[in-house]
Amino acid sequence: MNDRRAVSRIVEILRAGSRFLLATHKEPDVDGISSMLALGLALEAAGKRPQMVTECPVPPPLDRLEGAEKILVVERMGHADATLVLDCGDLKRLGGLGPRLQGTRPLINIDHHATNTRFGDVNFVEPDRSSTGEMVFEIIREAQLPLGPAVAGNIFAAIQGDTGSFQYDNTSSRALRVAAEMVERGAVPWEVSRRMMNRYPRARLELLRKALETLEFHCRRNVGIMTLTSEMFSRAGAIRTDSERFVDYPRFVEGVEVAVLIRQTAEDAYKFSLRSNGMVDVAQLAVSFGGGGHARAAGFEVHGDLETAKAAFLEEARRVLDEKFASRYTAGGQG
Ligand SMILES: [Mn+2]
Repeated sequence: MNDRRAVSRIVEILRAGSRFLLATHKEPDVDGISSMLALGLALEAAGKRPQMVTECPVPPPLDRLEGAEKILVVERMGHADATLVLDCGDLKRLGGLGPRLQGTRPLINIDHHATNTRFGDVNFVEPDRSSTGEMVFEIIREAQLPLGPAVAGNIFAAIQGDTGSFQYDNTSSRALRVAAEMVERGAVPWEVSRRMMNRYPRARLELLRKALETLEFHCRRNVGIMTLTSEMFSRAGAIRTDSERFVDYPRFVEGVEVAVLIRQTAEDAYKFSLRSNGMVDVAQLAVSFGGGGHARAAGFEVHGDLETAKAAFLEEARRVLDEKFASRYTAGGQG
């Protein structure tokens, strides 16, 4: 089924049904939560009964998104006519929610990750989209669901979040057009920024202070890495979302092609968040370690000790970089 047909199929399902389960990936980001809220609030305004669920309570600052109090952590899913999974590249990324959601069919997969496994019964997957929020806007428009200020604010937040406040290379004219339309429909950019970014807790800066101490460069300074252990989080009094965008510090250093933020997620587990400045496809790099994502933003999780995991990653990164530099050289300096 191509994606145009996927949109019509989703519209039919939303029109015909009444109760819907909505979910996003574990350890959600702004795009995941805002997309869920935008679609959930629009369905509610149309007289439907959406149920928005997460594995864990929505952490700050995402809990300040309009409507976030309606997202619930539930043990048992109620009956529903369909499940919509947003911004999630594969079922594994649903964490503990995965098995509980798959009982409700059809399973609708709305996502923009290049590595999406097309796990749904209906897959609306377009990797050239800035954000899942941009795709949700299209669903809302095609289904003619009400699009008031709260929905507009969430779609704006999703696009702003995934484009790094309109800085990254996914800042397309389409993303900007949808963002502009959301402002016309009542989104207030200043207010969204203030809710999401301009009200950081002090703990975030304490955590950043510790993170910067760990900054290191590898592979002829083409790779910049920062590492956050669980101990650093607890000593800073910080939570996971406080490290959001830390990876931009090594990323925006001259000469860096691949930036990495390593975050300890359990006693012997580490999450690698990868960012590329264009030369390296970090989604492919992440896939070779069991993860996925976008060409310029991807990630994976490893079990074991940190030094081994880092060495394995650097070996693969070095190989990919050497290949890229070699091909650039033979191509006469173009790349
Ligand atoms: Mn996204």
